[in-house]
Amino acid sequence: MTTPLPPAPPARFNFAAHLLQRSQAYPERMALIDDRTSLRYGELDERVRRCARALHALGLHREERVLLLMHDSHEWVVSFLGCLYAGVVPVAVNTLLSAEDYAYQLRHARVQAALVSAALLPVLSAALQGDAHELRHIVVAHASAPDPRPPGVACHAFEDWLHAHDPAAHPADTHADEPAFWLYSSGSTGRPKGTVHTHANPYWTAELYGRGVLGLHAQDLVFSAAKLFFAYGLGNALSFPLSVGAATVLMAERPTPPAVFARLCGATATLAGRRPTVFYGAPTGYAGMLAHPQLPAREQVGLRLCSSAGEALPRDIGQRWTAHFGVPIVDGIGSTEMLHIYCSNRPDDVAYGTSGWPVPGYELEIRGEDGRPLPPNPDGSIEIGDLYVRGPSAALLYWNDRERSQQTFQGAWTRTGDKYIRHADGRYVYAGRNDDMLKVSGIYVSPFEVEATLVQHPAVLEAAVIGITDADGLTKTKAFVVLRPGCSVSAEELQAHCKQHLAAYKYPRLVEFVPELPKTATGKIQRFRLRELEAARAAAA
Ligand code: 3UK
Repeated sequence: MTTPLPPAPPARFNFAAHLLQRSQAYPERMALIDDRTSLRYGELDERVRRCARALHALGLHREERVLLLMHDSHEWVVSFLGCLYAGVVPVAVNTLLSAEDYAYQLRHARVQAALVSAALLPVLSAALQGDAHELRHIVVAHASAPDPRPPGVACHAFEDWLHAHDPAAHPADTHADEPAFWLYSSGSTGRPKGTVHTHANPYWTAELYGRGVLGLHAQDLVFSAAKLFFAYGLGNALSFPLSVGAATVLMAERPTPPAVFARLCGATATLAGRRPTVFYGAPTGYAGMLAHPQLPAREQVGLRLCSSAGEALPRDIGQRWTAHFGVPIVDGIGSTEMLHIYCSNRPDDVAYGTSGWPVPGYELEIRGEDGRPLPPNPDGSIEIGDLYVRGPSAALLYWNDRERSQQTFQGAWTRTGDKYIRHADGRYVYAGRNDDMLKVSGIYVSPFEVEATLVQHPAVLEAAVIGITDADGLTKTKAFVVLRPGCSVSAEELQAHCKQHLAAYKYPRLVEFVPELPKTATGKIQRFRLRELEAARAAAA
């Protein structure tokens, strides 16, 4: 059952032009349905080309970076593809970060213009305090008049700006391997890494995974709880559906169970009864929906397929979902560095508790401590080791970070940072990360960053943060905190402190006050002892 791999894109290749060219055959077909409106493929084509011309009119040049800080909406898609069409490089960022995070990204990417949702203008303005940035223009979507206007930067209203310009006639003549867009990925220490992707990369993920594994087709209506600024969401809700002429549902708000249910049931004004056929989410989201009293009945939704990524999907959640809705959840592992999923279950062959097989087009190796692939046992299984992946959608590098680039992108191979084993039947099984990063609700959280924030609180002497496994088998952060003598503070106050000084989703879900932390003779905190303590407690419970 070897299906031939899709052809490589030509050397001169512009991913936005590629999508628009395909869609010329069906201008009337629905492309995007957001909270306010919907766009057909013909309208999307026109808007993307207007956006490209409007970006040039701002004085932006090829390869210059533009911050894309927007809630999921058709404007997000138009902006992203407009940048690619113009050869300008969008830096698509998480809408949940702090002003300090954005200030870093603005400087690091030398951002010249920002395309931003009105609701995010205050945090962007706060990031612009001081003049260490090069931002010249802000284009504000989702508001009639941009307000408040940061000083020293020209502001434009998205719709007016777009319609002041004719559609560009030609795409930028980009190379398939040139930088097309950036995504930021966090590490356990240090600043987030600007991960640079090419024009060819989203083509490969859409062909190899969207079409190849998920079998998406033009009749699908897809909906991703993971937002467009995540590599997972970008493939799910943009590259994949637009590559096959399908339609995609975009939602600005947080993917709470009721908000997701409303879309799955077609119960919003813009959906008007149309129900998604494919849903993508992270395990925590599936667990939250299954536990929710308003979980729709099987007949209320129109699903044929669900996808999960971001962290390992616990077997029980997959089984309960399938028992309820009669459709599988296809769990696969991907990363910001590889842009999307490279090892996955198959819609017609799901083994819960595993990440399935390599996606055709990708190769995997499980390597031992000497850096060499571990030899398979006689039955074909492979012991635990470090997972490496080789495939055509790997990022070029981390911007301005030679050291971490060389650690991760090792020639044709990319180091995933994950431990894996392989079963005798060839299926890969996740066995933890080999750095300290935690995946909470499918999103990276560095325990050190949370600890550093906790100790900034005047009542805190020291803190250690670990990941613990909840009743659903999912990771939650727990902080062990030692208070300064004579000081007192509540767990809620410390959580609020974290939400205020960090991206809010990084706050520790549990806080326990302890008289002291376990340490080595040299004073290093022994996080593994805390993990053992929690494991023992869980076993006793
Ligand atoms: C972990 C998983 C077990 C793993 C992502 C799909 O999550 C994505 O990208 P990130 O850069 O994180 C990558 C890391 O997350 N992980 C992701 N999926 C799974 N662990 N089972 C899984 N199914 O540690 C990996 O190295 O945030 C997921 C598509 C695109 C993505 N960027």
